[in-house]
Order: sequence, then structure tokens, then C-alpha cells
Amino acid sequence: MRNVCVLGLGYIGLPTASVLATRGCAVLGVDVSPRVLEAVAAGRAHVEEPDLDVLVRAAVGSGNLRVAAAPAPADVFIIAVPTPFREREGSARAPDLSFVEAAARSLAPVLAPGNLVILESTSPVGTTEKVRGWVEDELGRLGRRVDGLLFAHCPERVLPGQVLRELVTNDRICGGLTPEAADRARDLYASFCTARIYLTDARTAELAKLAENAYRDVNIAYANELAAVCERVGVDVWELIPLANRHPRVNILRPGPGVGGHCVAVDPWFIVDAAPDRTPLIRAARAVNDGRPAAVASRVREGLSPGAAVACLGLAFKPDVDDLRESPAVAVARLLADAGHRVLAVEPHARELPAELRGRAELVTLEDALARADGVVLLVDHRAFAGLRIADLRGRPFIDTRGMVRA
Ligand code: SAJ
Repeated sequence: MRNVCVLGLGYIGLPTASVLATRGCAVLGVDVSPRVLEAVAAGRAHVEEPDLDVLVRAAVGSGNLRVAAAPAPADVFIIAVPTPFREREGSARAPDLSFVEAAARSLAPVLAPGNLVILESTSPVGTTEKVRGWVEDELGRLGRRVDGLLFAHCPERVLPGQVLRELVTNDRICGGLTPEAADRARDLYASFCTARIYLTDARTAELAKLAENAYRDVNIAYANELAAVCERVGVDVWELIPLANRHPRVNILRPGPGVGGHCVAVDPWFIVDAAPDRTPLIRAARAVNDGRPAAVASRVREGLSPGAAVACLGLAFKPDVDDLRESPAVAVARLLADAGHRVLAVEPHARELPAELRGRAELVTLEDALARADGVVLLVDHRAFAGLRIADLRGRPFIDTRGMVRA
């Protein structure tokens, strides 16, 4: 039986550890948070994701998934910790690799010859080489010599809300610091991934992952720019884009109040940071998307008198998830509150307001919001809002940033 140690039990590490455990690997899940360890040890998922609770319960129940605060000897180590960014001078951002470094260094006491270390966290080009450097440095400090260590980058690609399915069915890239490392990584993923697994070097795998999310960001920026043009020239962008997409080689994404989450709005900066003088397009896309909440808030205000009550429908960063962090919808609500409006927030997936809105908005039901608001803005196309009709708005100013509401 293969022994696998997964460092970081977040929205990627926990499903990966659980899937491996249910496929017969002996998995040790490691996390720095006692709260996370306690939840997983009890067979509970601490992140909201369809069916993950059931999988974690099965994995822990089988005895194949255990948790600990520090790594233990294993055949394969998977690093799946966050790689956020830090603000830099001006508008640029720099990747923060401190969690990856800490995880890599923590392996030194337990590594054995021939072990494979896989970096799954989305990372700037060259990070897998840095992981090897941190491991070697730490081994040196401990006076240990471990031969034949292998290092690979195998980026996760799963979409929040569909993680369990996409973990198994998405094609995967395994980039090794050596061809042997890529081969060994493929063997591990082939134990649960039914799609194709492509082998390459680590740097290519690192940039491929970043390129995927930057592509989506640029495409959404294009849709958002078209939405702004449509407003100016009196065209309905929700009619326009589907018509343009009827062309066999065009696929424009959907405009909205901005780009949120921890990936699409973050990863492009990792490319910009590596080559600032060669990335004007990627930067421009970031600026367009980051400017959307302010543009939406000012459009909402145009139709309302000062202090008017605004119903903000949806606060999550995208439809049908409960994640309110890095959400452009929250940014719009905050801008409206800053401007002195009464904000009636409707978020069927949240029990409380996020910190930025506490004391500055009310969390209410859809019915309550529609009864009390002077104007309405739809910010997230949650399924819960699917039944909303123009008639429900009874002639009040309404902006639909997601093109959801029909006549
Ligand atoms: N958005 C739009 N218009 C669209 C699509 C999305 O405004 O047409 C907005 C969403 O509302 C959200 C943001 O973009 O605020 C990002 O949402 P998303 O659904 O595009 O992506 P994430 O962040 O949930 O997940 C992405 C995925 N990447 C790609 O599809 C290329 C996922 O596969 C990655 O695994 C994930 O990032 C990650 O971890 O990197």
C-alpha cells in the first residue's frame, strides 16, 4: 500500500487526501490549524463543497485517512498550501511563498531516499526548484543526507463547486524536475484520475496553470469591456455575446461585477511579477476587472436619491457557493454603504455578513429586500434567484449585472 502525506487540508488538499484514501492509499493529512485537524479527525469537511463531507467521512471511517500537526515518513508528499500575494509598490502584487517554504522545510526530518515531493499549490515559475532548494537547505541544517529525492509540480485545476467530479475527470499535467519525477507523479494520479495525464518539466507545468487562469481573466475583462461599450451605445450585452458566440471560433465569457475568488484574480499577477515589461495585456485585464465594482456601484447610484435603500442580491464570489471572500459583490455593497445608502443584502448561502459589511448593511431575505428597497442590483446569479421576474421589481430602478432576470 502506498503511503502519502498531504500538507495543507484546504479546498484542494482535503479532497485529494480523501480520494487517495478511498482508493487504498494510507494517507496522513497535515495542517497547521487545530480546528481543521479536529474537524477532519471527526470525519467532517471544514470547507463547503458538494459531497465532500460524505467522502471525508468514508476516508476517515476506512482508517486510511489520519491527521497530524506534522509530517511523518511516507513514499509521496503532496504540498497543497495557499500561495497568496502581497501588495507591492504601485499596483503590482508579488507572490507570497512563505507557506510553501514552511511546508517544504517541514519535510526534512522525515524524508527517505527515493521519496517524491509534489507541489500542487498554484505557484510562480521556478517554485518547484525553490522547494528542492528549501528541502536541501533544511536537510543540511539537520546534518542529514537523503539520496534520490524526486520533485514535481502537478497543479490542481478543479472548479469550486465541482471539485470531486473534476478531480477525477480533468486532464492533468505532471511536470518533473527530472523525467523520473514526472513519471512517478503520473503513477500516483493515475490511481484516481480517469482522464489524460500529460508529462512535462516543472517550469512548463507551473506556467501552464497560471496561463489557464490568466486566459480566463483576460476573456472576462473583454466581456466586461464589451458590457461598458454596450451601455454607451445602447446595445443589450446579454443579447450581443450569445450572438457573437454563435461563430464557431468565438467564445466570449460573461460580464459581471468583477472577478473574485482566490485564483483567477490572483494568478495573473504571478505572471506579471515574473515579466512586468512583457505583460501589458494581462495587467490591463486585471485593471478592467478590478474596476468593475466601482463602475457597477456608480451606475446603481445614478438611478437613486442619496441615502436610498438598495437591495444587493448575492454576496458570494460566484454563483451557488458560500464563499464571500475576495468577492466583487461584497465590494459593490461596501461602496454603496460608503456612499451613504442603506444596504439590504440577500445571500441565501450565508448566515452572517462578512466583516467589511458588519454594522453597515442588513442581511435580509429576498422578500424583505424586495419589499423595502428603493432600488435593486443583482450581483450573483445564484439558482435561488432564478424565479425573479421584472414584474417582482415593481418599476424600481434595477441593474442586473449577471443577465439573469427575464421579463
Ligand atoms: N466570472 C465572470 N464571468 C464568467 C466566469 C466567471 O465574471 O464568465 C467570475 C466569477 O463570478 C468569479 C471569478 O470570475 O468571481 C472566478 O470564477 P471562475 O468560476 O472562473 O473560477 P474559480 O476561481 O472558481 O476557479 C478557477 C478555475 N480556472 C479556470 O477555469 C481556468 C479552476 O479550474 C481552477 O482550478 C481554479 O481557478 C484554481 O484553483 O486556480
